[in-house]
Amino acid sequence: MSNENRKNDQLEQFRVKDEGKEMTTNQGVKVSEDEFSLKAGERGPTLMEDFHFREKMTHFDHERIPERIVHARGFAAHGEFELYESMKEYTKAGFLQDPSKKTPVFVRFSTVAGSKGSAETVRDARGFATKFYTEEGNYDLVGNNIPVFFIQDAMKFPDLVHAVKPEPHNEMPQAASAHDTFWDFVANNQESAHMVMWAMSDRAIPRSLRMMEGFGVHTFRFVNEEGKAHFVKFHWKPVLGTHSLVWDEAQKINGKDPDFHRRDLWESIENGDYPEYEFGVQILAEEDEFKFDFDILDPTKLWPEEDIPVKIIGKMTLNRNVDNVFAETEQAAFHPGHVVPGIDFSNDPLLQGRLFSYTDTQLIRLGGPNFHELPINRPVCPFHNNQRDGYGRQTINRGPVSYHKNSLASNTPRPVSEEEGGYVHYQEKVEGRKVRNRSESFKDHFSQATMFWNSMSEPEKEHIKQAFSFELGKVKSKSVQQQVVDMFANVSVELASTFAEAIGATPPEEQDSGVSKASPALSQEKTVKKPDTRKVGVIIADQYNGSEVKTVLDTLKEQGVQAEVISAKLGVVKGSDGSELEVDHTFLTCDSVLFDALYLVGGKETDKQFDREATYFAEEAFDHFKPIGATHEGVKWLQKLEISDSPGVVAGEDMKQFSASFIEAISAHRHWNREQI
Ligand code: HDD
Repeated sequence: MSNENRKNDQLEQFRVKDEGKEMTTNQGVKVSEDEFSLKAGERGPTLMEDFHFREKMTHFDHERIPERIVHARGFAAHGEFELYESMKEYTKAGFLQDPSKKTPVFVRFSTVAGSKGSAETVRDARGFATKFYTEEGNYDLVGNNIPVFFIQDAMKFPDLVHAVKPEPHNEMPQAASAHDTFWDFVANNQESAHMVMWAMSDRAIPRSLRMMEGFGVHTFRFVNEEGKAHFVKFHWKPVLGTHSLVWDEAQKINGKDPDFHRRDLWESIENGDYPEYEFGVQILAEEDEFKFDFDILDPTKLWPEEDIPVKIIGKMTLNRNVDNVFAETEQAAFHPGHVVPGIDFSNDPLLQGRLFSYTDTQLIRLGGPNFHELPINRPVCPFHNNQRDGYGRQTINRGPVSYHKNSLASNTPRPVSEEEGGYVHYQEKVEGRKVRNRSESFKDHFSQATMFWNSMSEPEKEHIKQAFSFELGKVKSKSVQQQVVDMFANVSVELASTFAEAIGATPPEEQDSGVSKASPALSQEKTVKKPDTRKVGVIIADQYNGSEVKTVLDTLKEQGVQAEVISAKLGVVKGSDGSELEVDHTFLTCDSVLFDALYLVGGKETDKQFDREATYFAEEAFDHFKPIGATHEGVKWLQKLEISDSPGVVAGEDMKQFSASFIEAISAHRHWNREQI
C-alpha cells in the first residue's frame, strides 16, 4: 500500500456501488415491489406484515442525527500533506520527519453560528479542521480562519455560543451575529475585543475556502527525541492568497447561492484546480515564554509574525471530493486532543477545556463511544486496546481477555515505552493553589485589538467601520449599543465615533489605548494576487465578433481564468464568423455577485431588455469593486454607466493588449480605490 493512498485504500473497503444492482431489504432479501405497500384489497388498509414497508420507513424515520452544536454547516475534502523539510530538530512527530513521505488528510471547513442548512457567505469565523492520518495515529488540527478567540477560558464557551446563536425566544436571527444577545455578550466580556475586530473585518467573509488562512489558535508544544520542547503556533497559508467578498455582495450571494463556498470548493477539485495551503509554524524557545507583553497562553493573543516569523514547512493539497457527505463529512469527528508523539498541549485554559468537550459532543451526535470505528475516523495504523462493546460496535474482538494487566494473553495488548513510540506527556513542572481566577497576565484586552486596527489598510478600516455600523444598527437595545461604542473606544476612537454616529449613539470620550504597534502581515492588502481559478462572466449575444473574442477567451484560459458564458437564453450564441459558444447561464439563472469579474462583449443583436440586464450586472459588479473588461458592443454599457475611466475597468480594441490589462485587473481581486470617486 503506498503511503499517500493509505486512507483512500482503507475507505475503499467501505465503498458501495448500488447502481446496476438488484434491490434487496437490509436482510438481503430481494424486493419485488417498491412502490406500493401491502394492503388487504386494492383499496384496503396497509398490513403490519409488510416487512419491506416497515424497514424502509423505519430507516427513513431515523435518518437524521443531531447537527453539531457549533460548526453545523460544513463541507470537506480529502487530500495529502507533504513536508518541505524535516522538523526533527523540534519534534519527533513521525509525519514531520521525512519530506519524501506524504500523509493523507481530511479537511472540514465550516461556519460557526449557523445551522446545518444555513447560507455560507455569512459574517462569521470559518472552521478549518484537519485530520492527518499519520502512521502513529490521527492528529487533528482543529482551527479557525481567525488566529484568536472570543474568550480566554472554556468555562465561558456555552455562554458565548448561547449569545451568538439565534435568540431562544424566537429563534432569530439565523447565522448572524447582528443581534442584541451577541453584542451584549461582547460588551460584558471584553476579552472578546480582539476577535470581534477580526470578525468585523474582511476576514469573516472569505471569497473562497481556498482563499483563507487557517490557524491552530492555541499555543501548542513540539517535543523532540531528546525531550526538549518548544512552544508553537500553527498556520495554513493559502497559495492563492487571502481574499474576501464585500458585505453587500456576501448577503446577496446568500440568496442567490446559499451553497456558494461548497460549490466553489467542490468545483475546483472536480476541475483539477486543487486547493493548496502551505503549513507554517511559529516556534518559540521555552526560555522565551515571558519575553512578550502578552501571555502566550492567552488565546485572545496572536504572535506577531514580524516578531516570531512563520516558518513554512510543508503544503497540503486537497485533491479528492468526498463520495458521500453524510458518511464522511457529517460523521467526521475532530478533537484537539487527538495528538501524536512529538505534539503536546500548553496550559491555555481554552484549549484545556476543549480537550473535554469534543469527545463528549460526539457521544450524543454520533450515538455512542464507537465513532472512532466509522470509516472516516479510523486511523490508518493498527489500533488495539481493551475497550469493548457499546452502540454500533464494528470490530469482533476475539478471545476472553479484555483487561490489563493479564497473564492469559501475555499481558497484551501491551503499553509500549517512549522509545517504542508510546505517547508520553511532556513533563512540565506544575505547581499552584486551586483557584478560579484569571491570571493578571490575561487582563489586557485592547492592545492587540488596536494593533489589528493599526495594521489595516484604509479600505479595510472602512469595511470594519461599516460592519460595526451594520451589526450595531441591528441591535435594538440602546444600552447595549452604547456599551459597545464605549468598549471599542479603547481600540480606536475614530472607529467607535464613526459607528456611534451611524447608530445614533453618543460618541465616546477620547480614550484610545495609545498602542501604536502594527503588524503588516495582518492586512490582506499585500496578499498573493493571481488570476488563477477566478470566475469571469462573459456577457455575450448573437453576432459577436467571433475571432477577436476567441483571442480574449483563449488568453483567459491560458492564465487559469474560468470564463462562463451568460446570455439571454440557454443554447448557443453565434458569432459573426459562424463560430459558436455554449451558453452556461441566462441572466435569470445567475447573478453578477456569483462572478469575480465581468467581460462585456454584447453582440450586434441585443434588444433593450438585454441591454438593461447587462447594465444591471455591470453596475452591481462595479459597486462591488470588481474588475470589468469590455470590448466591441460591450463598451456601450460602460459608457452608459459612465464608468469607463474607473480603476479596474478595462476596455480596448487591440485584443492582446486588452487581455493582458484585463488579466492584471482580475489578479488585483478588487479595486478599492473606486471608493474615492
Ligand atoms: Fe470548537 C467544533 C474550532 C473553541 C467545543 N470547533 C469545532 C469545529 C472547529 C472548532 C473547526 C468543527 C470541527 C468539524 O468540522 O467537525 N473551537 C474551535 C476553535 C476554538 C474552539 C479554533 C478556539 C480556539 N470549541 C471551542 C471551545 C469548546 C469547543 C472552547 C468547548 C469547550 N467545538 C466544540 C464542540 C464542537 C466544536 C461543541 C461541535 C461539534 C464538534 O465539536 O465536533 O465540541
